[in-house]
Amino acid sequence: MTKILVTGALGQIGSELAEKLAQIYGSENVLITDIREPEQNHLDIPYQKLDVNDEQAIKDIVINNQITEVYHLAAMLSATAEKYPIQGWNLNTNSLLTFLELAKDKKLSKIFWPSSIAVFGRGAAADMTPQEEVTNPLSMYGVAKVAGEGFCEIYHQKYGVDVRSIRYPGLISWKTLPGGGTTDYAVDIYYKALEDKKYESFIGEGTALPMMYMDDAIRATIELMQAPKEDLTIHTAYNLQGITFTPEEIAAEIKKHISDFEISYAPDYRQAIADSWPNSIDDTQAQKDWNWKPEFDLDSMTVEMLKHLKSKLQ
Ligand code: NAD
Ligand code: AKB
Repeated sequence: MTKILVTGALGQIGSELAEKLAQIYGSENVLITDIREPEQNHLDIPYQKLDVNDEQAIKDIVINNQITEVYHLAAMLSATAEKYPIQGWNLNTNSLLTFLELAKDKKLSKIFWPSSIAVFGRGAAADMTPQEEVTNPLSMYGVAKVAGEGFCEIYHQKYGVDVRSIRYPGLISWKTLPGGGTTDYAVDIYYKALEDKKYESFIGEGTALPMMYMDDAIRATIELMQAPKEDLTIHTAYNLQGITFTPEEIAAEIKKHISDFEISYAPDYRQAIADSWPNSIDDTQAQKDWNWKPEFDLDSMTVEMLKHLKSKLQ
């Protein structure tokens, strides 16, 4: 019997992933948790408050609810972690170790923990960054993700823990706002295009970043978690490519729908983080191991984003 715990479930990914998991496994078999209280739990999935900095609280919730699988999404994203590096490091690493220890002690059978394109930095190929590439991140967030990948590989190899991970690109969605990342500009731009017909981008012209529409990211996560264990060859985190674009390219796409939309540029501290990240990612290994294939491109994602946000903002 699968019993799933989702941490950070009220965030950008969790709010959509929890809904999908409830559809697959039944709402009664999913427990959503976050440090915040939900405004409204329209999903009808059981909720409990959980601060993942509290090691004992994690252990209690797993044991008391006979949890078998965890999707550990609670984290501090890159832009916020740059401002609060110590808190970011502690949150982004310690709680993962607590879950890995529980799995080592056979209290959990499977863990999903997301890594990020932020693991790459100095010395990594910027275009089509390979799966096995140097990881010298230049952000505190990236440093914590590299450490997390290392924990996953060690717990897999030494203790046989089934922990699976993806290096998500910047995720673009309309249901829940992103929570303090460098790639958030590519969500903000759609809101501002509809509300003000203009957007001042904190990421500069010419900065290409790997991005992905949320529907593809959720599908990737489920596909990876449902893949046969013996097919998986990567035990750090899988590279995943979706869509690569610059601010002017996404602006041009929006202009096809909102002809008087204008973009301007005022890069801030997040530009240095973006400059250290790849432009695009080579995900050949994910294609080989679990048949990964994205469905959305910039064109179809823009149509979806504008359609859904238009009705949401009405
Ligand atoms: P988010 O910021 O939208 O959500 C994180 C959630 O964690 C929030 O609801 C927050 O309230 C909660 N949280 C914060 N501190 C907590 C604590 N101490 N205890 C419990 N909950 C706490 O983030 P997200 O975009 O949903 O990201 C989820 C994971 O995916 C993170 O590990 C992130 O690094 C990774 N990721 C996200 C993206 C992206 O573009 N969204 C890209 C790459 C990787
Ligand atoms: C961020 O910008 O911090 C995230 C990520 C790519 O990890 N969206």
